[in-house]
Amino acid sequence: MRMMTQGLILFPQRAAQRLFFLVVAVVLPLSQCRRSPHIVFILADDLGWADVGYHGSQIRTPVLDELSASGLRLENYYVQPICTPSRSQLMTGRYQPMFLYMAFQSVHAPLEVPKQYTDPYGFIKNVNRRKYAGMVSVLDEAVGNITAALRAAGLWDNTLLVFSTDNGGQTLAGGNNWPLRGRKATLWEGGVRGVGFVAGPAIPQRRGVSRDLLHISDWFPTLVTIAGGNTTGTFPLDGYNVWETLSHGAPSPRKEILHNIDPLYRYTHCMSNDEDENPFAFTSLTPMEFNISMHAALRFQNWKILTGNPGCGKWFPPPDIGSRPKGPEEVLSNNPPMVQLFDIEKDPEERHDVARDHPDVVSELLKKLQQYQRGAKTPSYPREDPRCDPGKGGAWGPWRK
Ligand SMILES: [Ca+2]
Repeated sequence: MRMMTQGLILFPQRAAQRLFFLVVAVVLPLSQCRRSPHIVFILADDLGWADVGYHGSQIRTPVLDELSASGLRLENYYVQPICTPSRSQLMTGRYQPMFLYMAFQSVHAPLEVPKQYTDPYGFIKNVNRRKYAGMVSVLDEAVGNITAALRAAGLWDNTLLVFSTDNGGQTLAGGNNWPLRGRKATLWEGGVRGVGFVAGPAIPQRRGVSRDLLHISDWFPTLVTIAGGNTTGTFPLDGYNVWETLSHGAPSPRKEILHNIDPLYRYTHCMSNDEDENPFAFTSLTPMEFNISMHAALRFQNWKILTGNPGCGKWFPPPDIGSRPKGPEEVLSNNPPMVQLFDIEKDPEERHDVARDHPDVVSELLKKLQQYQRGAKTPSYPREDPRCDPGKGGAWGPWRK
């Protein structure tokens, strides 16, 4: 972490200019190593798979499209289903440690944006989607401002820029992940497959698309290493140094992603924010068996196993393009199986549960989940702290002395 915090430059949200973007830019000094690049890491909040132009979105993101086209689009890149674990894993390269971070907002709700940014989207009738589209445009413009400033300062030629969302889009607040299933806070691909790319002259001759399996926890060891540091002496990391994959196309060292195991997960209805009790009663099993009533998911190579209730499992088309006719597999059961298996490489939309066809794979992946669970700590959902309410002034400050 010492390496990561040296020379930290933050591009904060400029409230006065109404820039609703989330940017964290890290510029590492060359003092550690002459060949180390400047590193700019841009993390969007709640930006969904179907919310960038280069994924065919109706939302225009010319800066992100051009940057990513000049660099390497990461099309098999994963984040966590909600903000906090993604951000902590980004900063530490580990699952679920203490988390201390300066966070920004765009394109997270509330949906607010100057009118000039929604004007080009008059063809989008859905109000939430139209405002969200404007917010994405502001984010895109802000990234362009940052790269322009780096160029003006003579820093761009030695810069590695990373762009990432922190979780899938929230369809309740304008975001979209079509054609992926589910949304933010679910373990479906719409919740965990992230928009991500790397760009900048510091990547040696690599552009195009990467389909290597990557995860947000991989940034920490990767960025520390290319900055000239090392992770010797840190606790064992869950992330991998993937620089050879990004820069030279070497096979990703990552074969597996634990998406989550959460025994405290509460099922959320698809169509509202109301919470309901988890409809699955936990079954009592021996310590050697994984409790399949738990909300959990694991990716291993092309396979993904989901247990318990993964969260809202609908496919949400972007508003205004209409729904496709429903196929038999799209009629969602009120009682989904406790264990579901998908071949994500063949079926990234998670439409065909093949658990019954591959009992051996299911058995192996349940063993892996149980191995993770043995070493897991119980998750924590602290209550909201009223001391963080800014009150009438609308401005935050230190709320604890
Ligand atoms: Ca988020």
